[in-house]
Amino acid sequence: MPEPRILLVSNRLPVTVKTEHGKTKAVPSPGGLATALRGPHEQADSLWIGWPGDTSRVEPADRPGLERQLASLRCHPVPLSPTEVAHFYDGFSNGVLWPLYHYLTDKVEREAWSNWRAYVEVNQKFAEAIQSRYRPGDMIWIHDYQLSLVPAILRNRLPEATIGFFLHIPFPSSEVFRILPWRTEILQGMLGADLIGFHTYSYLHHFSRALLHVLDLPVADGMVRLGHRQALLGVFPIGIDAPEFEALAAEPAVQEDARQIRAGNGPRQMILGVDRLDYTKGLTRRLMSIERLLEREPAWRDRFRYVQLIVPSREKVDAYAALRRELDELAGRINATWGTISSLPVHSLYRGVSRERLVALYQAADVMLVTPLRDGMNLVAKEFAACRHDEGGVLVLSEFAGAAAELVEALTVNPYDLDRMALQIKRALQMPDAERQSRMRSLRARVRGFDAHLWAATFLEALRAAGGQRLVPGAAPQVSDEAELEKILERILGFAHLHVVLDYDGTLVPFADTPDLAIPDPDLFSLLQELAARPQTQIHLLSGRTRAGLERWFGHLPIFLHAEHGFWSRAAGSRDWRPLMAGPPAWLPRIRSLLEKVTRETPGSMIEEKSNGVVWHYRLVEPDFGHLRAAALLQTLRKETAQPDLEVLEGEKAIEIRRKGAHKGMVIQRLFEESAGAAQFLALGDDRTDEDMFQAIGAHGVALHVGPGPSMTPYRLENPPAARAFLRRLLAGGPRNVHPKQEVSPTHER
Ligand code: ADQ
Repeated sequence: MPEPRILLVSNRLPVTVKTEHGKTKAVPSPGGLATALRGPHEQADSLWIGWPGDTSRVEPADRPGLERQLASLRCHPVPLSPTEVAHFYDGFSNGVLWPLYHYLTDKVEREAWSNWRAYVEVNQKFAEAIQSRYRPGDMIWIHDYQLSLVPAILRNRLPEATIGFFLHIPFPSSEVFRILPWRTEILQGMLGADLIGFHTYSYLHHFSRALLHVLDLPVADGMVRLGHRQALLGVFPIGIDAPEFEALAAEPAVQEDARQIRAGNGPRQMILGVDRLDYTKGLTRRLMSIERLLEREPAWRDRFRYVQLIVPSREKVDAYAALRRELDELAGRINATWGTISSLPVHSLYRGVSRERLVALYQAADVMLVTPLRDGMNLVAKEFAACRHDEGGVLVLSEFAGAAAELVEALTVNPYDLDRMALQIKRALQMPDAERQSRMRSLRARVRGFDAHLWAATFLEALRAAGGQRLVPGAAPQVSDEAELEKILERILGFAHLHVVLDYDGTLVPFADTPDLAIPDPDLFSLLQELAARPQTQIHLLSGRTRAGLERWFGHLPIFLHAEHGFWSRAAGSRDWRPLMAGPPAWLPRIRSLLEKVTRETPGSMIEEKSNGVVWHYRLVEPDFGHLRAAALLQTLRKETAQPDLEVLEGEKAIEIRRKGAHKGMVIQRLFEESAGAAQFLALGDDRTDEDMFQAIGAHGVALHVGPGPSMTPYRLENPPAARAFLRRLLAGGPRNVHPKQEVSPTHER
């Protein structure tokens, strides 16, 4: 019996047939979907079913050759007549669903009933084509808004088939979606699938609200009950073929092309835009923000050039032809006003370029503008990051692109706010190299971590599971005072051997969006340096961060460093890190893979690796979703806490799983023993992990809690600036020289 396969189904095949001057050829299809699925299709045992483009002008003699070519690419064509293309594709898919799902309701075609009929018929045609190639055991994966009725049509015909559906564009707020006269049919069509996937949690959330509002169907635990069967909903942010882009970016010819593009720009920075010609991509507003920047900063006319590459698409839809005229007029106006004899600020090129040229442009750009009004994901943003081996270039990204939920180190803009967008472009052009690199390094790690192959594999794994639990089992599964401060300072000033033990994040610096962005500032360096120079005083930085991280930022200072909550320690001036215990815990690989799965399913979250444990951060995840995922993860981890050497800590938007007993209190204990009981401590910390050191200090010093959370110590410093002000008072020698008031307040009852 033949092996089961994956049937990929999309409106377009990955190649489009073109007939010019009587000659027929198959060229790669444009657009994000074809680009993203091409790699997984090449590596999997799959058959791709879709429209091959206009084949009506193919000469009879060329047909067998074309069929052979498609078969060799494992493509099964679904031919569509020109009338079907006009009504189903241009009329309904791109004239009604596309603008509505992107919140551009004024672009929705008014007279669409005949188009709707064609939409139904073509969806049936696709279902028939799938059925004709289906073999029991195959998994069917249907893509995008053009085919939303196919899952239900197929479910009727193939009740046992495993069917998945993925929406590549946004699913709008239910208030916008319910404008659609055919809302019921579309929702019911999608619900024929066992698994329905979206790029972001917010699209899934809107879809859930639409099910409730339109069909009165509640979603519980990401699951919808449909009589005796159920459908699962999931978040699967699409990635790019990162290895392919990285390889292209490493090619000497591509790098030489990038060098020549840069040389052609002279001293000017290059701002780049790469888009399909589409009113959702925010091209007009992008040009207007460039004009706004020039109006505010006329001197900048010689400092940059903006190159916009636009690949034509959907040329038969009126709104697209009108857009091109509008863009031409605007670019002409800007160039006429701001151009000089030798330079023009705006260069628009209406053409698709080769992969190699595209990568060279990504590499040559100083600033990449990806500012759609709405975008399901946006792959250009990811491609740009993948191509930047040099860790240069700034990504300016619309907050209305699905990619913004993941690419959190980009400079975000609201494309409707032209003034702020102009300011962000200026900020990008002026960004210091260190910040560019730090942001790009993180962006690259995200793009590499979740590429198109992993995306497809993750969806298919979830689809297989969803197919296995299609039928509902028996029961439905449901889901401070000044006087006190003076006393403290007096006490500390009396300590003969003072050990100042300081936590970093949340204590000395406020929390940043990601750990890499919580960079120490010159004022902190000089404070630590001055504290270390104080007689009879040792300064210890005791953080949850890794050795490399602490070494990179604080290695040059004469202070003691303790990484991973004190599991690793290093004396002032030494490079010799010593561990508290030997070997990584046995459970580490299993817990790591559990967290990797959770991270894959939670866009914006990330894993921090430690030699002694692992941390899952969800600060940048959409809040509701982050809490849901964190609660589910804690539930799963409860089973693990029976192990004697494992403990789970709930941090600030982070869950840490670490080896039990390797905590900050151990460092205090060791320092006390090493000093033969002479050491006295001043400890500052902000979170649960600092409580261990507070407890260990006991009567041997003073513990101060920084920030709003609960603590065992009765003293609280309001925030990192107050913590630094307190340390400066200590340096100044006493409370008499000090002015700020009320930084210390008794902590609240726990
Ligand atoms: P698209 O709307 O097509 O995709 P996008 O994700 O940006 O948008 O993909 C465009 C693709 O075309 C990229 O791979 C890019 O490299 C390529 N491209 C654009 N201009 C080009 C040019 N001038 N020359 C050569 N290549 C060019 C839809 C959704 C998106 C979603 C994808 C995938 O609208 O939101 O990210 O599907 O799910």
